[in-house]
Amino acid sequence: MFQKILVANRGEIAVRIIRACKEMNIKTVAVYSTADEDALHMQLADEAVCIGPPKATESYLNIHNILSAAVITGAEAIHPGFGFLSENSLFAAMCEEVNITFIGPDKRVIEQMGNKSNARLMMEKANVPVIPGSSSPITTVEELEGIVADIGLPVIIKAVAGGGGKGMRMIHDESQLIPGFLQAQNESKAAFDDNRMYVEKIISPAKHIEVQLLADKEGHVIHLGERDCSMQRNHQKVLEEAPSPSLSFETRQKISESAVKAAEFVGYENAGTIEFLVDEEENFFFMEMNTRIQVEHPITEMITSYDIIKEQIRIAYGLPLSFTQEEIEFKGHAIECRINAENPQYNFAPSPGTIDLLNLPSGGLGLRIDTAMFAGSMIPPHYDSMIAKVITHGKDREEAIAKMRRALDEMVIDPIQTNLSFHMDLLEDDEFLDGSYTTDTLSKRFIPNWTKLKEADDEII
Ligand code: MV4
Repeated sequence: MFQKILVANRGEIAVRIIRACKEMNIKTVAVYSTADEDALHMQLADEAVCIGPPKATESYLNIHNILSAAVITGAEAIHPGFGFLSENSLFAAMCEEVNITFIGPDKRVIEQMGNKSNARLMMEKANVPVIPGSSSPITTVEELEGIVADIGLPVIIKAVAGGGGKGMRMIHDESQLIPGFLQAQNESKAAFDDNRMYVEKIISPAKHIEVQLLADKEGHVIHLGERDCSMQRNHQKVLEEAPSPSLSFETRQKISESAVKAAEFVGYENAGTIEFLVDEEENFFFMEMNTRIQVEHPITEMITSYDIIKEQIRIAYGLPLSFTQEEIEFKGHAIECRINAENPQYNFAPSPGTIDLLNLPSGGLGLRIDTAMFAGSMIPPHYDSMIAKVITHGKDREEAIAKMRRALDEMVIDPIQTNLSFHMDLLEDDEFLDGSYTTDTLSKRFIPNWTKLKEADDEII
């Protein structure tokens, strides 16, 4: 096994990876920016190397500094976590150049799936259902009009280099087609220096369902079931659950089989996720492949009892999967609430600062909290506002929800603002409770109503 791994990330995911390494008897190297000098990840690791100033582009995205830290400390592998360099094929290639194992898929697969139009094409070839739309990237209004003449409105315009919502526009009427396209294209040029776009028919209302995969170097691919990630705000997930409360047994089987087929077709290796949109008739369509570990991986761990990070490390080392598809037992139901340092009453404005008072309700069966927070710790303004993941696991969905309410009710994070009370209210929502919620629920109904209610409360006080 590897003797030493460098963790190229920060916050709760860096802590999560360091813990897995410790349990596997692997030494760890943390990297940190000057905004993270007292951060938990750098304190828990065996060694820590400062890689630059607070700005991510100069530290956590600084390939040269991170590789230098790995070479100097003698790390044999790098775990990139999520975000930052996790889906950067150039970074994966440069790790290879200096003889360091990138814990993730091959650089070519990262590149192939990172090109979202190419990913669609490959899935079509693999016989995985894709959303009706363009079959190659487009850059001009003329090409766009050709496709829309074919498939009709409404359509969604997405950036080939995008993913997660950047450079994306929904077009419902003709008059918006050209301006919407040009806006999306400009956004893509600015964010990714890439003007290639693609077009899809809009699937709405829909469920966002993703399937967790693991694949070893010998070509074994298994799935660990699906997660329902339909609760999103501005393309940031807010609450996730596994299994999805609304899929039939047949759809669950078919969607998992499709995901495995997709990974086999592209020669996938390590942990990955296939995202699907599922319409009201339970037709499902490939949307994107994520070639990294994801924030919400713990809910899958809770219902399968497999440690996905440890599996990633074993696979990267060259070990075969230690279990087969048939050996996986799915048990009970798990929910994750993402706790963010933000004020939901002021349009979710970030609320960084020092945590003076902290009570983590981590006690009792079926409760897990992944965080890098401690009393006295600082939430820097430079990075993501997600500060903790509260994960509950119950024998069924009702029990998982009851545990989540109990946990959030006990939780105290002061004096920074958080979305705790927002989550408490969401856990009482009818569409959440009956499991019928879709990708529209938060933005179209729940948040507007919640905001109005809070404003009314404020006026009374
Ligand atoms: C879509 C879609 C409907 N139809 N594509 C959002 C993020 C990015 N990964 C793609 N997204 C969507 N793509 C087609 N063809 C709706 C969304 C979408 C969405 C997806 C999942 C969860 C919440 C969402 C909120 C708005 C739009």
